[in-house]
Amino acid sequence: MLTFYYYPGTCARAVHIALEDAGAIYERRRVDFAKAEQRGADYLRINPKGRVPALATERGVLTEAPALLVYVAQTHPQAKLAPLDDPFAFAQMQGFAAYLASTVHVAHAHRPRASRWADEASSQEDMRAKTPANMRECFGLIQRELFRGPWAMGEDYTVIDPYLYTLAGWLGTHGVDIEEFPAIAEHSGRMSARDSVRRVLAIEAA
Ligand SMILES: N[C@@H](CCC(=O)N[C@@H](CS)C(=O)NCC(=O)O)C(=O)O
Repeated sequence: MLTFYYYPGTCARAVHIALEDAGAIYERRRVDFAKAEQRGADYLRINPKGRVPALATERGVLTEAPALLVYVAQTHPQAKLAPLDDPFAFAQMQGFAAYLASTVHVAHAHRPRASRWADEASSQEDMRAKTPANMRECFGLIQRELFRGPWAMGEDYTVIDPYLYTLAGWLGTHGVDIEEFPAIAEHSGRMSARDSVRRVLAIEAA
């Protein structure tokens, strides 16, 4: 049995949607950020990084959203959530995931988590002021170079779709209108209509 650790609105949403897309059998545990549970001793025993998502499996705990997404796709091949038989296409998908994790997510975090990078209030403010431009640059590049349509990787839905949808959902928190990126806005609209996404949003809101 899998146990999935998440908090609403975070990057864990991508994995949550993928688990639903896969028809996975799992338990979910909400790690309450409002109570700083992600930094509490109980959760740090599960994920010493103090972050979500985490996925406890029979072989141990997995962390890092891109790794979890691929794990879900590989352990549920019938759901066809990744090009499992095509090394080149699989690597392209990994490249997209790596960009979302290492560049887009980090650009975003400079606003809500500025204190990770600087102590001075003025330095933090300076970083926050830059996030709209950085997010615009990231999503401009995604729309121009990475996104294929109708799904992120082209004709076939993959685990990149919930990942892109989740991070695109953060644009508004930077005062960036998703409509500046019509292909990404259209993708988010199509994602919102999926049963898996509706289920996850309802669970998060409950
Ligand atoms: N590189 C990690 C990042 C995980 C991460 O930063 N998660 C955020 C939520 S989006 C978190 O748990 N933040 C809690 C905190 O900073 O206290 C991944 O891709 O899974």
